[in-house]
Amino acid sequence: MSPIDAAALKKDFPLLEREVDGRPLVYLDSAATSQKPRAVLDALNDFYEQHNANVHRGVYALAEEATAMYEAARHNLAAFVGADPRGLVFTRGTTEAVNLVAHSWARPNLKPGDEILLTELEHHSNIVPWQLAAQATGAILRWVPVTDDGLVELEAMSGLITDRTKLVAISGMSNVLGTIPPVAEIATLAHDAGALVLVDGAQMVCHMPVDMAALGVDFLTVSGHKMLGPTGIGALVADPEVLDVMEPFHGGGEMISEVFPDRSTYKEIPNRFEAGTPAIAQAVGLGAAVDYLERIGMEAVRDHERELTAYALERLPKVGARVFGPADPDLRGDAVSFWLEGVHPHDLAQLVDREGVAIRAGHHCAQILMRRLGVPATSRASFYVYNLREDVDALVEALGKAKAVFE
Ligand code: C6P
Repeated sequence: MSPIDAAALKKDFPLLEREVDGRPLVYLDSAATSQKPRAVLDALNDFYEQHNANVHRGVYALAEEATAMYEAARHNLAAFVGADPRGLVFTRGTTEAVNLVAHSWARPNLKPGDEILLTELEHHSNIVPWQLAAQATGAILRWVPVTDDGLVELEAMSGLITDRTKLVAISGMSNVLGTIPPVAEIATLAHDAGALVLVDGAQMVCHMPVDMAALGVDFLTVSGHKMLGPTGIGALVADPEVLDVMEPFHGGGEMISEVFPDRSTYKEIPNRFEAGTPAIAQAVGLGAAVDYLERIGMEAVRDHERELTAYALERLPKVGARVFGPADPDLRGDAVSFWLEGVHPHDLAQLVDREGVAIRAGHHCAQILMRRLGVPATSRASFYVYNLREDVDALVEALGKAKAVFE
């Protein structure tokens, strides 16, 4: 039994009331982006209607209100992930957060022969920035394999972690297979070897309780739009001691202390890493999303999605779908990738769309993983707090119809 009343929660999401070609929308693509509750839409509106001003600059009342709201959102998100707000830098999302670390930590710190450890299930956002940093520094990327059912091979990982390893960068939850690697255990292995740990939290922070201090990781990334917040906002959450000695990322207004013709001095963290006018309304909207999720409780979110995922894992094979990833719902999150024999995932996504069912098809920005799975693409359904068992039933029914078209 799910601990949350998803049918009641669903009513908070105006978009989920709409129809597609006369059929109720069944939204199963929250791993790409989540829908937004009225509370977040209201927070955005309220900010623009009542409080809009630039932050950290003006001394008039409105500017102080905007600054206080922006900083309150920082504290809110930091508390949500068990972190110190001094280490929380607002970014556009996970992609920008990883690039920040690759630019400001990796480039100045890595030498030829140093190693960055990644796993085969990483999203391109947690691969390409490291490739660029490795090309610039002479560092080497090493790859931890995944098993046939999508688990990270821990024994192989501990063999690959040596004194040459400077960073372990790993997804906290796979966007393709849902795999939840044992991050705390991996962080201990990495730290014992003197390496830092970055967790790509794009899919993790939205779907399960996260306590950065308990996980013991140095960097955690957040994508606000996947956790009911607006697009264009997320965060790099870092150990303040590590962040404090990192070089600036973007240069510009409000990250400086003093500017001279030949050099500048910089502000304290986290402002040193927030050059220019930040995404203020979006940060406030993300704060409202955090409040909304906290009212539900992240344990309850996780339990609800585990239950839905278990139901999908049970039902999908009955319609002939081969499901990828861990069979045990305790080891995985809500993203369920599958392959229906004889139908290309793109065709399948279009056919189920005719029934109002929105799923994603493609390589999901994880081409290394696609090669490991031996497929060019998968179909993927992903769930959130507003999804019901009926949504899985609608998917299964739509898949049955799609199969019939091809048979
Ligand atoms: N995955 C998906 O459909 P941004 O776009 O910066 O907020 O997040 C990038 C990203 C990084 N890591 C993981 C594990 C992700 O899932 C994503 C985004 C979307 O799976 C779009 S490709």
